[in-house]
Amino acid sequence: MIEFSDIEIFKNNNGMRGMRGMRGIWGMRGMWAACGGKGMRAVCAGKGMRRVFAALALAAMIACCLSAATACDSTPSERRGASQGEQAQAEMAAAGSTALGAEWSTEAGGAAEGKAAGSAAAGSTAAGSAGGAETAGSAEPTEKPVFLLIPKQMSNPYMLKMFEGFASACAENGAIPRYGAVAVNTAEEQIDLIMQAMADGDVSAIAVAANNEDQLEPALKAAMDKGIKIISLDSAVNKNSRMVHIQQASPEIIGRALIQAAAKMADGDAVVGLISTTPYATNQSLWISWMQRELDEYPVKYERFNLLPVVYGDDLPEQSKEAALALLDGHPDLTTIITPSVVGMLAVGQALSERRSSVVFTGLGLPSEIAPFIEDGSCPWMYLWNPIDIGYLAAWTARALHDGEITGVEGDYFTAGRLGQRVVVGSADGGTDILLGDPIKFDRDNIGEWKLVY
Ligand code: RAM
Repeated sequence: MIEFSDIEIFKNNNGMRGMRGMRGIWGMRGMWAACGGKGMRAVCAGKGMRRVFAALALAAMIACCLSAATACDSTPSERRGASQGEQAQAEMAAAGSTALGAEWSTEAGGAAEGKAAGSAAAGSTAAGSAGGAETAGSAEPTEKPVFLLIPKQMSNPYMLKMFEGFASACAENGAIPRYGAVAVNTAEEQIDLIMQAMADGDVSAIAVAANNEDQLEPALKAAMDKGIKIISLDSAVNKNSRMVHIQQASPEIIGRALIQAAAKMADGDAVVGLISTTPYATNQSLWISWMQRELDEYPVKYERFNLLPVVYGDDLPEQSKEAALALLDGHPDLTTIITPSVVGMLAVGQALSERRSSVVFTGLGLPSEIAPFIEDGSCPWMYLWNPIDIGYLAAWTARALHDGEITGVEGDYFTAGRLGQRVVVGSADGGTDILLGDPIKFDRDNIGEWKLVY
């Protein structure tokens, strides 16, 4: 289990300035701008207050983690929850909990063949952490490699869950975990951290959840040239910018399942709002493209399904809530909201509840946060996988890359701790992936148990 006193928060100390001699700060900025920085700047324009709030949240978080022994001991229930969670997780896996594979369908109206066996739930079995600081079995204590996780945004609860798994795998495989201080969901801050890691010279591997598929490329390529192993997780960087991507679940299954769920929930005329994160997030963009394909491929089935234009909550609580309220105000006939974001889900649940709205919602949420809405029926069901396992798998992948056991090419395989053997497969974008499993469906029948897990 993660001990917050062990977290190393990794901040940018203007490492880019330190890189001047090598590539030059303005050179990197120029490359970033050439890769589409203009678009990102446009998104950031007019968000001054958001930046201030994000900075305050970041400062609070860093303060918490730096005074870990005291401040983080003030959340013992959270930590007890995690251990209770591991136990419940193992029980769920043993009981063969519902994975989505059995339910989603590529056929209009029909359920596909069951694929529940070997699901993410089963893959999530917590077998306990080795917990040792040194690599087991080594006669000579070797220097520990540093593995850095760069989140989309550091206070996002989904990213924190990923880091929890990342740190627990590092405890097992003898690495030092660090968590990147990203205050705003932009590529720019992530680039700064990558440059800082290169300037510091002690980071062996970086796992990044991309805020933009292409903009990180120059920085990540420079890092790979220096021998740093690069993994993307949750939200992919393009194939040139990574050695391998940790894929949570099939993007096709996720996208189709959310449209199918919204159609079933409306059971007739559906007017559906879609609240995404940012327009540049690789994962949400991919899922939305599969949602659109589901609608386009089955026009008859969806002839009474009106998907409204996508709106963005920036993966931030307030903006997501504002987006939900604007949908309610702008569309009195709204029946359903889909949000493929953990942050969006909680915000939508709160907005609907405050308005006492009869609109229902679904998407990708944390069971621990969405349980009350599943229990009261405003979210009839939703999906997710285990974010702790995503981080855990990434840190074991980093170890295998660091040790030279794999290089990230198709056909590579290695043992990822309690998740067992994992194989590197070809990805739709021409790069490679390591797949966690199928998404899990959460409804009234199982939410009581899953809310204790994550
Ligand atoms: C959000 C993040 C993340 C996504 C989850 C479901 O918090 O955007 O990328 O995978 O939700």
